[in-house]
Amino acid sequence: MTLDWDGITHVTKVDPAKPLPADLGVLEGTDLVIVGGSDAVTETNTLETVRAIDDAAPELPVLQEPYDAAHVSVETIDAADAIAVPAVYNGDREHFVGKHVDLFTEIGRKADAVLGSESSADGDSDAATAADAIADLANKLVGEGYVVQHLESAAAATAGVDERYTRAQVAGAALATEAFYGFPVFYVEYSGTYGGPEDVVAAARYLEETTLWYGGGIDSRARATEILAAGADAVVVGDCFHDDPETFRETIPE
Ligand code: 1GP
Repeated sequence: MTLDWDGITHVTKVDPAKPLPADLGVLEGTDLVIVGGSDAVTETNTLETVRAIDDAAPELPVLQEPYDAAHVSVETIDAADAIAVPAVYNGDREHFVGKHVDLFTEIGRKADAVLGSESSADGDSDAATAADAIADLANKLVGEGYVVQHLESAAAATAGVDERYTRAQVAGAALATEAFYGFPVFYVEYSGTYGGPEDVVAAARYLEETTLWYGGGIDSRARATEILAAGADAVVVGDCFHDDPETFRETIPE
């Protein structure tokens, strides 16, 4: 599936360590699902969640957003439409560089393991197949430029964030995402609290190609509308999906 970032205005963030709502029909109208979280996430609960969503809504793109290379397997890569990898500008070095190298190291290992189990008698074609397999896996990885702005969140603790960015820095991170790193997504993350539209306004000034997502405390139509009006391409809704599916529905733009 080729992802059409332009058509996405509502994203649902599903935590695989939390129970899913009984009726996944509530996802009707959301444009994309991200499966990921910061506590008690495993490869197994990620895979179960990706598959449950795919069964309930086969047309809906599903991204795995791992925080550890151990949560990515040949099966999750196969089950998800893409693997979204956060690069946290205001986090520690591990969350901007270290984990990325770990992940690509794992991708190489896993491609080799897959090839080992399907080994052919021909040495030359083995090398070509290894390169193809690694390219296939690596092509499913999508970078997300992140700023984590709620310091009391699990996301901030996990990513080693101890300082919020100023609006000027948020704007700078957005510009770096588009003009330097070339990631398709810039994500203003207020996980667990509503941060308001100001950071979105700051980031939106510099973005033309990169899609701008805001997540955190979206629990009403009014908040979703305010963030989209401020220049976000999409709102990301997490807690509300698990806690109050009826209210979640209201966050989906008509
Ligand atoms: C979390 O940005 C998402 O990664 C959504 O935040 O859980 O506060 O909706 P909430």
